[in-house]
Amino acid sequence: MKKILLIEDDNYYLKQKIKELKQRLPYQVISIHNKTKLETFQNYGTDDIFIVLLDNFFAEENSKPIIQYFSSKGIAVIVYTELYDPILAEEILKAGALDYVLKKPYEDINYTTRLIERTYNNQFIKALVVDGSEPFVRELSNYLMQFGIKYYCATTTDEAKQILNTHEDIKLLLVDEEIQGNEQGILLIEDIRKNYSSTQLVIIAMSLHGYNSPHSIAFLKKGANDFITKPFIKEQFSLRIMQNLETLNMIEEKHKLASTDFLTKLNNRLSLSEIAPSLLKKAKEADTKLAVAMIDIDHFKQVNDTHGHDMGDAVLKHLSQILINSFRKGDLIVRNGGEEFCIILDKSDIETAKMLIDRLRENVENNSCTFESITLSITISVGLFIGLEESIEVFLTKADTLLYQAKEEGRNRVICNL
Ligand code: GH3
Ligand code: MG
Ligand code: MG
Repeated sequence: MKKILLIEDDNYYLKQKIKELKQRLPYQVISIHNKTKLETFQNYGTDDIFIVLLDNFFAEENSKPIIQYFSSKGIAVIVYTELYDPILAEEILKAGALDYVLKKPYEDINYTTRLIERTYNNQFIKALVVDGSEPFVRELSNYLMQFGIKYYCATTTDEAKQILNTHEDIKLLLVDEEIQGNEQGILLIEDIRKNYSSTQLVIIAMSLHGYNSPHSIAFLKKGANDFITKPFIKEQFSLRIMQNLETLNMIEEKHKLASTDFLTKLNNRLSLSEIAPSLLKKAKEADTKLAVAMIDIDHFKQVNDTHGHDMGDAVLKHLSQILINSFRKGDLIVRNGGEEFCIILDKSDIETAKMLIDRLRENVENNSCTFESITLSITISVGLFIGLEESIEVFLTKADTLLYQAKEEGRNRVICNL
């Protein structure tokens, strides 16, 4: 489990905030007195520590080596002090701290908790830095590492596009205006935006030209989410990264909510229309067939009528769990609505598809559902269409016709076109 190292005197508000945040983020807090010497930390090790919160009170002479020690290990160090001292702030940042905040005001504690949350969530984010100049990349990489972000580096536009294509987890792109001595940054952004929307990938452009220059405006017009003037200070950088990634996360969460079925937590119809076309595209490119199964629970109305709606809901959840257990991660499982589900099998040959769907039907029949001391067995009918059609809609219509046939022929069966 990830750990927060709290090196502190006693800050009630901060501790309270960390406790609140812990309900959402699974981390452990290690609290150590701020008079502790560096050797103790060196013996302790840095495993799983993702952030160090250092209370600078009374311990100024002690802080610097601690900041240097943790930041050199790529761990974010946030230093908080009682009063703002610009000289001290500069020294602390120079020593490698990610940020310098005040203890007292409520806003600063809030800001600290934002930094904690961001640094924690950054472990799930990868970045791509596109720039030709070695020392700048090194400096940038250092910031990213401290902020918990893993990154790739590209020195040409082609390399950048290739890395982006092969790593779906890249969510942040930092593009310098100059790539290999030419002003190719804007062109690269324009090109990348053809395939990645600003709600899928955050692009931050960097340039030696100032905010009011035509360059910054051109970057934003071509689709950069934000723009930073070089050289920049660390706080400027981390704030912009934080704000942009927070927005991206918020959009992702809302989108997840909108594309998830509330009862079963499976994908809903919206995700079918969003994800299925890419599976079809892949099948077309590989010149393989795609298997689409339309599934409907038999006599489900009777379950509701006899045992009540809650039992019906329990049956829907029970079937969903069987579906999740029966298919691989790349397969698309959708609750279409009511008691109708749809599966699109990713990269599966005809025989495997038939075998998987037959086994699913058997599993449903043989695994009863228990809810509030009532145990029920259910069955499903399935229409399985395997082929290569123009659009997903055609697949769904054909699978639906086969499902209808399965119902007509007596239910609890799979009808396949092949
Ligand atoms: P068939 O074998 O021909 O498919 O018959 P059926 O009874 O399964 O089909 P029918 O379309 O007549 O009934 C579907 C029922 O599913 C009617 C509807 O009330 C119920 N239903 C739809 N959504 C939900 C839900 O979210 N929860 C519960 N409990 N019932 C639902
Ligand atoms: Mg039904
Ligand atoms: Mg139905």
